[in-house]
Amino acid sequence: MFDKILIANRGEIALRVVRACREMGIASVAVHSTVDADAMHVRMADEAICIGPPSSALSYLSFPAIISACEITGAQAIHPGYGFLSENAAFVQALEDHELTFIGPTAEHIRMMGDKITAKDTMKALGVPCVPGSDGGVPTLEDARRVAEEIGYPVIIKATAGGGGRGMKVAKSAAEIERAFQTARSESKAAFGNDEVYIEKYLTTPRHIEIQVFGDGKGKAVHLAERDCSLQRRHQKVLEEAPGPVITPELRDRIGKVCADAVAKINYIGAGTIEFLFENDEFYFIEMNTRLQVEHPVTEAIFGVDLVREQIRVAAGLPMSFGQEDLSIRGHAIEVRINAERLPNFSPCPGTITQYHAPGGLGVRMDSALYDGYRIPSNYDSLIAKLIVHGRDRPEALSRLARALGELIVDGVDTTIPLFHALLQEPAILSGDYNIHWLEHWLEQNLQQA
Ligand code: MV4
Repeated sequence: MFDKILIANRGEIALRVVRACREMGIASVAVHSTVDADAMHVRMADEAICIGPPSSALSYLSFPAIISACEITGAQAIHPGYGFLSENAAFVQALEDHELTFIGPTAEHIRMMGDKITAKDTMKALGVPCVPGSDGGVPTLEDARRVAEEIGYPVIIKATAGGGGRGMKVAKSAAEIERAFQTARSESKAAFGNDEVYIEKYLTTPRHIEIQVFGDGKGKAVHLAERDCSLQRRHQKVLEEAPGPVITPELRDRIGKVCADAVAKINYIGAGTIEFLFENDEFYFIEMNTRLQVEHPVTEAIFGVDLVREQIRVAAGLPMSFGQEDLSIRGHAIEVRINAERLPNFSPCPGTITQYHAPGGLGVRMDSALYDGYRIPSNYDSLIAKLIVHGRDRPEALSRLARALGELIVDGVDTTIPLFHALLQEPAILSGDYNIHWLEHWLEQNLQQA
């Protein structure tokens, strides 16, 4: 096992990793930019080292700054958290050259899943159900027309180098294909330096269901059921829950087994998420994320496992501490993302926290690096806290969420807390009857005029 781990991240996720390290008896090293010198992850880690100016490119994304910090402190492994360097294959390769361990998948797996066509080809060959579409890339408009006629409109054109919704265009009919194809290509070129695109049947009202998987890198893997992350705004998740409100045990076991077998076959190591669109009781693979996700705590809540601890174990060459037979779902969990943002436009709202009070009690987990007097810098993501509640069933989780939100105090900046109070009044939220478009429609009707 490692003696010391460096955490190449900030905020709540850096604190999350510090906590896992402490429970495992491993020393933790925080890194921080100059503007984060007073951050909670810096205070809670065993050691801290300043790695550069506020700009992420020169601090949290800097290979030499982070590798030097390992060499100075004697850290043997790096946990990347999410975002920043968590899916950067070149970084993983650079660490190998310095005999440092990346707590996460191999550079090869990151690269494989980062290229969306390769990811889909791989998953398809492993028996994972995919959205009908082009076989690989679509180089010309004529190819695009032919594929669209074959699969039928509406279609969606996606960037091979994209993901997370960037560089996507929908064509509802043949009249729209030329514009959609050219726009997708030029936007992909501008955003990723790569204009390769592929085509899929456009699913009109799916849910976003993602399966948590975990592998030991030696051919053993498990699944930890699904999360429903359909409540999104501009491809940013707002609320996530596990298990999915509409996923039956039969559907879960079937897709879970397919996913666990697929990642076992490729010797995947660590935590991963296989994303699906779910419509008319069918799963359609779209992407795989090769990192620990923001919403991992809802999975931890219903399974009673520590995913960060498992990531560290397998990175150190130890076996996973559970097999599929040890995993069963207990109750229901919901996470809400509390962002320092001003409604109705969700514009970032940095500033000083004048008062902070975290909720507590049975079934309440607050993952946050906030404290009284903390100054939220304007340089980074606006996520300031994740409130996760766990109940014996979904109704109990919902009432616990309402109760916990009532206890929470975050003063000094605007936050998304009022949004969650309002959503908890909505019949569609209470019944779980929503899809990927529900929130955007609701926001249009309820917030813009308010
Ligand atoms: C789709 C789709 C409909 N049909 N693919 C958006 C983000 C990226 N991960 C995939 N996305 C979508 N792909 C097909 N074939 C609709 C979306 C989509 C979406 C997906 C999940 C959650 C929210 C979404 C919002 C808009 C569009």
